[in-house]
Amino acid sequence: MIQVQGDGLDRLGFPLVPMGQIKRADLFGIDDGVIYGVDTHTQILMPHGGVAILRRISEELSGRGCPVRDSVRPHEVYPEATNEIEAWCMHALSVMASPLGVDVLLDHTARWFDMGCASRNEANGRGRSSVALNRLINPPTVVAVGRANIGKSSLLNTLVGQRVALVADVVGTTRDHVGVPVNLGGVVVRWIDTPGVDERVEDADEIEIAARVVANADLVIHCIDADDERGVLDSRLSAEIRDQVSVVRLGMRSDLGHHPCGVDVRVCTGQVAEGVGDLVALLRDQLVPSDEIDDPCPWRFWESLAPEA
Ligand SMILES: Nc1nc2c(ncn2[C@@H]2O[C@H](COP(=O)(O)OP(=O)(O)OP(=O)(O)O)[C@@H](O)[C@H]2O)c(=O)[nH]1
Ligand SMILES: [Mg+2]
Repeated sequence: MIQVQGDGLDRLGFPLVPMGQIKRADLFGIDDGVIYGVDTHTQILMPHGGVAILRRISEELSGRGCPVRDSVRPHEVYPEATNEIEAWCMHALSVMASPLGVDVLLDHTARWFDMGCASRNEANGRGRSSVALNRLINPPTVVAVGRANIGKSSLLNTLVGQRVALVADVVGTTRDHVGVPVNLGGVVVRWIDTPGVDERVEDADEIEIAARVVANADLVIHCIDADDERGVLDSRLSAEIRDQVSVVRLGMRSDLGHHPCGVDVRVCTGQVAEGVGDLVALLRDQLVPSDEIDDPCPWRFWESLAPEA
């Protein structure tokens, strides 16, 4: 969302939306969206598109002399909130990607109240930052990599419960990466299915695609087939994995053998699926560790929304 001054928008020909109401609008031909009237001073633009669209509309507004606020001020957007922390909670709920995050957020807001904190100033220095909470709000990227034709795309289809990736008994079926939202036991991730890569693959495009997504991953799943003696990830991909990124070794097609090289968890996605629940639990705990959720110290959850605010 983009927060702007009401009179600035009015000068550009957008009639002021009354307080608490919403109107559809064509946003400079860049996107359709709605305008929410906070009051006569503040209006909120909500286009359909993502970050790139928000940036273009912000540039257009600024270029036409309508100043845009760098960051949303939740206590202005949610005047019904009883204090600043509750307003940040409402804002966080409006952008929360993961079902698990909703309960966590409400619980942490209550914890701040129990500590007697009503504003971020009072809360500063008393809570903790959290990578895990950020991952609940903004889906982390999970990348499945490994040799061709070992069931990577079949696994994605099983997790989602429908056919979102191409599966075939032909090496190199997946030709481009597919980013799909997947709910891993309450934690929503952006799952990227890559084309199979091993030392026999010399196609520069395929290597480049897989290397690029691995370099930006929050978690890498190294998929290893049942008869793979070595279970080593192609060096052109392993070189791209950042130091702090977790790597899960996943044994594929467990119905075909026992993974002699050692793996963390094994799955079969055949007619009788096996191990998928264990995989989901492992991935969820790697991304959002349960001891982080159980820790009674409250999260400064506004930092995940507007670090600079
Ligand atoms: N036995 C068995 N076969 C499987 C399993 N999962 C997938 N397959 C089969 O393995 C073959 C390859 O499956 P895909 O999911 O396309 O494999 P992939 O790793 O995505 O292949 P690429 O995209 O070419 O890298 C297909 O014939 C699937 O039916 C499994 O758990 N057990
Ligand atoms: Mg595939």
